[in-house]
Amino acid sequence: MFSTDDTIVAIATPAGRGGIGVVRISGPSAVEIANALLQLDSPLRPRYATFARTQGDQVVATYFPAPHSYTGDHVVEISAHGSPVVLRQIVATAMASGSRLAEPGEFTLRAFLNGRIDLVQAEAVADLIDAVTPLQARAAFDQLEGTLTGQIASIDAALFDLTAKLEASLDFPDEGYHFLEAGETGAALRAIERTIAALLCEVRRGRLIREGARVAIAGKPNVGKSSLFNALLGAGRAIVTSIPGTTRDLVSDTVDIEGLRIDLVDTAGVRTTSDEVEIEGVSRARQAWANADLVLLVVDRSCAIDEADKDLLHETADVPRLVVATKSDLPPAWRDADDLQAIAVSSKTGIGLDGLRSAIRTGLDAANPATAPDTAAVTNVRHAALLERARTALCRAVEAVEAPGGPVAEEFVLTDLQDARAALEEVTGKRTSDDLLRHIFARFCIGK
Ligand SMILES: Nc1nc2c(ncn2[C@@H]2O[C@H](COP(=O)(O)OP(=O)(O)OP(=O)(O)O)[C@@H](O)[C@H]2O)c(=O)[nH]1
Ligand SMILES: [Mg+2]
Repeated sequence: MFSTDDTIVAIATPAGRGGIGVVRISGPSAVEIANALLQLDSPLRPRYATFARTQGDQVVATYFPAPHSYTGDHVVEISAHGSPVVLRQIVATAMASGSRLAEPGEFTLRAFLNGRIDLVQAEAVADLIDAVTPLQARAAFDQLEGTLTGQIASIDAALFDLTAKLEASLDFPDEGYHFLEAGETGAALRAIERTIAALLCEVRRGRLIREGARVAIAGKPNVGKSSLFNALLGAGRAIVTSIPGTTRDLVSDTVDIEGLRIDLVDTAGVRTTSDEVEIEGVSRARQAWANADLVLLVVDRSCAIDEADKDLLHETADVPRLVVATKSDLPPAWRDADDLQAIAVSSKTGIGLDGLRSAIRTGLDAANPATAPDTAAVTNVRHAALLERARTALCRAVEAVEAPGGPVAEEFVLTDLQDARAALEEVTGKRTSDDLLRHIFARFCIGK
C-alpha cells in the first residue's frame, strides 16, 4: 500500500543546466525540512515567495499548505539558480533532514491518493508533459480539466439512480412496489449504453491525436516521391536523383502536419524489374501502404498518365488515399480530370504544399470523424478497454430486461449494472490496485 505519511523531495525541473531549477518537498514535515536547510530572512508564509540562502545559493522558497497544493500535502518549492550541483546539494540536505527521494510521478500519485485529482487527470498530466504537438497538449489539457471525468461521473450517476430503483423494487416485492417498469428500465439502459458508445467512437480520433498517423507516399519511379517527402519534412532527408529507381528502402521521419504527429514514409517506385534489391523495395513499399492510415499516390503532372499510373490508381482505390500531382511548376501534360481530384504541388517551388497539408489533415479526420464537438477525446487505451467492458455489461442488462419471455429477475440486471459501474470506477481510479497505480506512475518523470 502506498503511504503519504513521509516527506518526499526531488528536483522538479529537467536534468541539466537552466535559468532556474526547482526542488519540490512534499509531506507532513515539508516546512520543518525547509527550515532546516534554508536561512530565511523571514518565516515562510503560505503562498508567499520568501528570499532565503542555502549552503551554496540564494533561493526563493514558496510554501503551499495542505490541502491547497499540487499534491494535497504541505509543499515547499525552492527555486534556485539552475545549477545541477546546487540543486543536488539542496536535495541531499533535505534528505539528511528527514525526507526521502521521490519515486517517478510520486508527487502526482499523492495528488491522486489525497483526492486532488482522479486517475484520468493524473494520466493527463503525463500526457501533457509527453505531448509533441499542440493538439496533443490540448486533448491532455481537456482531460486534466475534467471533461472525461465529468462525462463518466454523469454516466455513473445515471447508473446509480437505476440501481437504487431496482434495489428498491427488490426490497419490497410483496408490497407491489414497482419503482420501474421493464420498458422504462430498458429505455434508460439503452440511453446510457448510447452515451458510452459515443465516447467509444472518440477512441479512434483520440488515438490519432495521441499517437499520430502513418502516411505513406506511393507511385511509380521518378514521379517525385522523395522530393515531396523532403519538401514536407523541410529537409533533404531522402536521396533525389533523375534516375528512376533511386529509392530502394523505406525512408521515414516524423513531421507535424497541422498539429498532428505524422510518421511520413517514402517508398520505392513501383515497377516490374529483375533487380533483386528493387523487388524487395517494391514489396516493402506495398507493405508500407497497407500499414498506413493514408496513402499519398503521386503522379507526375508533367508527363502523360500511363498504364503504370493507372494500375497504381486502381490498386490504391480502396484505401484512404489522396492523389498528388507533382512537378506542377513544369508545363502540365494533363489537366485534372474530375475523377482524379489530384492536388497539384511542386516540391521545387513549394506551390500547393499548404493545400496538401490541410488535405492530409482533413483526410485523416474523415477516416476518424468526431461524433460530437464537445465529447471528450478518449486518448487512452486503458480507458477505451474499460469503457468497452462497461458497454458490454449494459448490453447484457438490456437483453435481460427485454428477454422475449419477459424480463429476467432484477438480481441479474443489477449484477450487470454493478459490472458496468466497476469498469467506470476503474477508469477514474475510485477502484484500483497498487499494481495498476505502479504501472501508470512508472511512466512519469522524477519530480512530477
Ligand atoms: N521541376 C520539378 N522537378 C521535380 C519535382 N519533384 C521532383 N522533381 C525531379 O524529378 C526527379 C525524380 O525525383 P525523385 O524525388 O527522386 O522521384 P522519386 O519518385 O522518389 O523516384 P524513385 O525514388 O526513383 O522512385 C528528380 O530529378 C527531381 O529533381 C518538382 O516538383 N518540380
Ligand atoms: Mg525516391
